[in-house]
Amino acid sequence: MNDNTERNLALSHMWVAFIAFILACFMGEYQVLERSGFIEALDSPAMYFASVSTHGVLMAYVLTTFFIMGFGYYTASTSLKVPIWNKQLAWGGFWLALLGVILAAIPLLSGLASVLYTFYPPVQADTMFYVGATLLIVGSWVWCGIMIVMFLQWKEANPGETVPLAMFATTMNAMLWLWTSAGVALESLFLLLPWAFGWVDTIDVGLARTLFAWTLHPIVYFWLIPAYTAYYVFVPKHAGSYLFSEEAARAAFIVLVVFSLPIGFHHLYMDPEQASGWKMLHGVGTFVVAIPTFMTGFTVIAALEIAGRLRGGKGLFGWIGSLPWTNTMVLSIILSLLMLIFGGFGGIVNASYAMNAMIHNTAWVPGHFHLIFAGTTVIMYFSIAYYLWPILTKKPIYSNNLALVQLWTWFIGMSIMTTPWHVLGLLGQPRRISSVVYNNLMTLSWEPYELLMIMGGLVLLGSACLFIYLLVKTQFGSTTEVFEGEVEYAETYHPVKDLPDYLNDIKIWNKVIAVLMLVSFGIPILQFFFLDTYDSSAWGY
Ligand code: HAS
Ligand code: CU
Repeated sequence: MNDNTERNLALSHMWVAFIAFILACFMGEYQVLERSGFIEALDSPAMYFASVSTHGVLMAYVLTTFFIMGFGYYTASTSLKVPIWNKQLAWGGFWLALLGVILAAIPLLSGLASVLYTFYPPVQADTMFYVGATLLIVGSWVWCGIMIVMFLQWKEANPGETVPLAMFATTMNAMLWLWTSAGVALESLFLLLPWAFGWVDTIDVGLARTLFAWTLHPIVYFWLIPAYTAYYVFVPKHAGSYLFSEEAARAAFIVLVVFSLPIGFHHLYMDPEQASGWKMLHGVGTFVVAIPTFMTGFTVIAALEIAGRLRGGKGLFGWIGSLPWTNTMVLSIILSLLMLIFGGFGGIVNASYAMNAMIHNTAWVPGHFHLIFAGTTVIMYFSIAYYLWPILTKKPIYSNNLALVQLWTWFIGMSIMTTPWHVLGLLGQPRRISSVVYNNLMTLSWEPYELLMIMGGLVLLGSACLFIYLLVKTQFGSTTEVFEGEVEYAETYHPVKDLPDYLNDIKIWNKVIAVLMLVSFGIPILQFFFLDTYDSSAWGY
């Protein structure tokens, strides 16, 4: 197979992702500095909110979507061993999404879209921001379509055979994204755009938040699934082991996709527009969606234990020491799992209604999601890049040792930055504020933690720069050495026999999702058309 286009597609998408990432890292460091109030010259709420909005959009939407698309194209073609279906269309999707990013970036950087990454009305952005965000979503739908077509074509050409796990996970993620993005697309099309264009004067804030909640929870699993895919399909091979259970892996992806959709109201516990019964239903579902993460932890740690024992590790924990810690994929999953323990613990606190009242809208929440997204998830994006860059560019990685330093510093920096954030949340510090200095005793007690956060941020910034440096040096360095390796997927410990169709197909799960969405969002959305609600006009614009 001539896979030049596949490689270019993967590289182009991932470069957009990582350029967005590094720009956003610089903004992140500026934000902790500005917010702390330690340097008076930096003090500017307008600049702060422009920066934090751009940072959030770049990290949550650009880094993730482009990385997922690039990674997906590559896993699809290499796991199925077929070329990408309709390459022109794939490039079309890339350019459309990129155009969207550029259009959104203009108002973001000029301070005309300082609406944060959640863009909750009645805070209003310039129309171009909503148009840009919509184009990014439409571009990503092209990717979803291509993944689903390739999945179905392969199944038709190979009846009765098991779809490779990497492709199964990627297609489940594409399907998840189509369902997920529908919420924000409806919000954009019927509420935000007409309001931003001035065709209507007011907006129903409750309905907008309900539609955004539809998107806000499953989107985090859309980001997470590539990391879990690497856990299952790359890590065992790198550790010198086998995938512990293919069936458990598939079941985990299915539960993750199906149950992440009908539970978004855990973001609205403290909102007035939904009744408590609906919140409880979504709350119960939130606990269900933690199960596939436990299953994933169990399955991949089992694979690691097998690896450690095969390498001579003895005793209850002796296998941990004998793992190949100098392999970037193995090191990154260990660090990723460690961050998952605390990030996931925070998630369970958030999901518990009464405790949510304690931490909602405080610094705890950015602490939670930086640890579990920027930590657990993004550290796997790094090791996937370290693994794929030599394969994609045909040049060896510039320095494995520096890559290990980069992964360790990311872990250390993230721990130093997010621990104080959790504490600050418990000490009552609000999130989404540009200044934490009120000149009273409470804000004095915040100061040491602010200092730690700045230092954590600095370590992270250094680590991020090192990451980009390593990718650039690998791809554009002067080495004449040629790297010949190909991507390899883990083998299963117990070969799969007679896989039931529901573990090998997406159609049935679409139907299940449709029913669950109808039950969990039907009446909560419909009520807005029957009840007297209070619209709101734009805020401050
Ligand atoms: Fe979350 C808010 C609940 C997971 C991201 N979350 C957010 C926001 C983001 C986000 C971005 O219920 C902010 C949204 C905003 O701006 O308003 N979250 C959860 C729960 C989970 C969870 C229950 N979140 C994630 C993931 C994210 C993410 C994953 C990104 C990738 N989250 C919430 C709630 C809120 C929220 C509320 C709203 C808060 C509010 O009030 O605003 C769960 O899926 C987590 C399950 C995970 C576990 C951990 C299990 C641990 C394992 C590791 C074992 C490792 C070992 C070590 C033993 C329960 C499996 C082995 C070591 C070796 C050496 C081998
Ligand atoms: Cu959520």
